[in-house]
Amino acid sequence: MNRRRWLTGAVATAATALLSACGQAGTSLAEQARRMGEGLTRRTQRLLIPRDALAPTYSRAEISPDFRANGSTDPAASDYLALKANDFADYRLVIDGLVERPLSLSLAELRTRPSQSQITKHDCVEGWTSIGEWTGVRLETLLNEAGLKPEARYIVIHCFDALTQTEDGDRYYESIDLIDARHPQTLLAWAMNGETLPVPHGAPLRLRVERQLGYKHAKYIRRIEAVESFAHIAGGKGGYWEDRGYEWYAGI
Ligand SMILES: Nc1nc2c(c(=O)[nH]1)N[C@H]1C(S)=C(S)[C@@H](COP(=O)(O)O)O[C@H]1N2
Ligand SMILES: [Mo]
Repeated sequence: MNRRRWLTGAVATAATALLSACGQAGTSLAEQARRMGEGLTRRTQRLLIPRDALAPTYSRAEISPDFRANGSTDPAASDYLALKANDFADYRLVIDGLVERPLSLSLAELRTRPSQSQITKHDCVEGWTSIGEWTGVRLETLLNEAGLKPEARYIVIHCFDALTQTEDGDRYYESIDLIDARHPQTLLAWAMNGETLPVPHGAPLRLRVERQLGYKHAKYIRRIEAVESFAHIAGGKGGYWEDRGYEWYAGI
């Protein structure tokens, strides 16, 4: 109750401050308040919505005809190029770290696991959204198969691509906690809009973590590692963009 009262007060204060700061001639107060509400909703709902709530889903008719590709769209790392040249037949998803039974699975093996499809809205921090259908295996299914050790607290997703194009330099990576890893919509997707996942969107395998912003949805997955802490990985902030100042928890 206290937290809610505090939030209501904080939201009202922020709204008033913003209304006066952003007031524009010709824009009604009601319209300004509505626009403000959108921004405030985004910032406050992560505190109010339960972590296990589902992201909204959409109908086939709402799928974006031109889902944008962003960040890396054509990785240049030699290990990735070698796998791509053979249509990812030699690809293995490695799941290791703090697990009882490390896994190494081909795409064909991944496809024998129970799969799931969902049509969701992707929300990039740059301000655009696209709706797409994703098909894959729940991350939780594979984590159960590997058996997380009790010390495991985060799941780190290591990717093939380096945005700087220097191969051994900073490859993309991301991390999520076990609440998101076990969330019913968190998928390792191998298909998009009913077709094999295209290279610009992360072939052969990408993460969908639907309650968070776009940069958490790691494409070009190379390895999944269960860890107790990510402080020792790359810049120590839990992700490529996090190491460059983005928030680790990017809830939407
Ligand atoms: N490996 C990897 N994953 C990534 C990125 C990237 O550059 N490399 N960009 C992120 C960002 S900022 C967004 S918005 C989405 C874009 O996914 P899309 O290309 O399918 O739209 O991928 C995310 N995952
Ligand atoms: Mo993004």
